[in-house]
Amino acid sequence: MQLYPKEITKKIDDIMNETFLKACRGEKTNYTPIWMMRQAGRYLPEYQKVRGNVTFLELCKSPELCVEVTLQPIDLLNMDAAILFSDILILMEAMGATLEFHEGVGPVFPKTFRDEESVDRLRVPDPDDTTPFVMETIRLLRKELKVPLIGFAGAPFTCATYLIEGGSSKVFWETKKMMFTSPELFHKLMDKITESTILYLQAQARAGAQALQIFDSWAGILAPCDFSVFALPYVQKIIKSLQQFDIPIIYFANNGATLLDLSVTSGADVIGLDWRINIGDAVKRVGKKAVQGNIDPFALLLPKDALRERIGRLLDDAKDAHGHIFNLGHGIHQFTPPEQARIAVDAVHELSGR
Ligand code: 1CP
Repeated sequence: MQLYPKEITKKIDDIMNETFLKACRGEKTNYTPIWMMRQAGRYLPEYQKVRGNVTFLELCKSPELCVEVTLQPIDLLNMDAAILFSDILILMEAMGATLEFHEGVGPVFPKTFRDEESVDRLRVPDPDDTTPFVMETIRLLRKELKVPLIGFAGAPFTCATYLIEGGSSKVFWETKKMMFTSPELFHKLMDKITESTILYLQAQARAGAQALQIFDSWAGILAPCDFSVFALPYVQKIIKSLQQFDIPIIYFANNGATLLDLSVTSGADVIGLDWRINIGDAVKRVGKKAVQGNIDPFALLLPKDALRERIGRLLDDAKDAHGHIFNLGHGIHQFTPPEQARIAVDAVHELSGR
């Protein structure tokens, strides 16, 4: 329902752009809002410049610098939402895991969590004590931003893979070995991550996050029957614990087309979609939930006209959605030219009716 004439809502949106939040709630908007997963990061020379002086972990723990890099894609590329600059693994460090980032490799946990003793050593931390820099970044950002701020955490399953494998993985041997040979230990680890994530996301909401996204980057390696037992119940528990804040929750299960019907039962208000599914088909399956997605991040490399045409088709495919937030199907690749991201943002705004 349109409460005010279009010209007036546009004026309000120019002062405080709430288009993203409206789309999350399934309300009518003047155009389709867009943001991009990993929009603050290595593809931006402005980010590289900040990163040139500090390590990644130092950056994550410096609220002023986090604010600076969070704002970069808003100012440069005109995104309709900001995502807190941090990393899903910051919480694992707060739980007591030793976290390192190795140049050209990614995250490394030198001590893995594969037995009872190591899992028992993990704590359920008070987020205001162990990650005050995250809450401070949120408070500072809310003073600066004219678009909504998204807070986030990793889903317990995705976080568990890093702790068990000791970093990124391709086959997830150790994770699946634990699931199938020591399910009780696996559930114990998941319980601890879940309890920590609940406190962490609640603290982010109290600090001022206006929406929360749960990143399940590795959910797609699971069979639906295993996803139902080893991953989904923990996401449901987290989302239930956040209902009191009355802010939209986005659940993104990467490579999750085969898990879509299950993901819809997560309790999330918005279902994030990767690019492997047609968004129109997904809209038919999610009921009265908003969808977020889902152009292939590499499609940003298309020549301008072809990119605009593809975006137009995607917007059209999603026209029956109860709220559509345009996004990539996964994070923006580090070698993407920022000008191409800008073409996409402008195309979404123009073609959807701005
Ligand atoms: O060298 C650098 O500067 C570090 C690169 C980098 C950045 C920019 C990492 C290391 N993390 C981040 C920021 C980040 N990570 C954000 C905030 C920025 C934004 O979205 O704009 C967010 C939301 C994340 C979340 C994250 N970290 C996820 C979930 C999303 C996804 O991409 O699937 C995951 C899996 C991680 C782990 C991680 N952090 C960094 C790396 C290299 C990895 C490993 C990814 C892998 O295992 O493949």
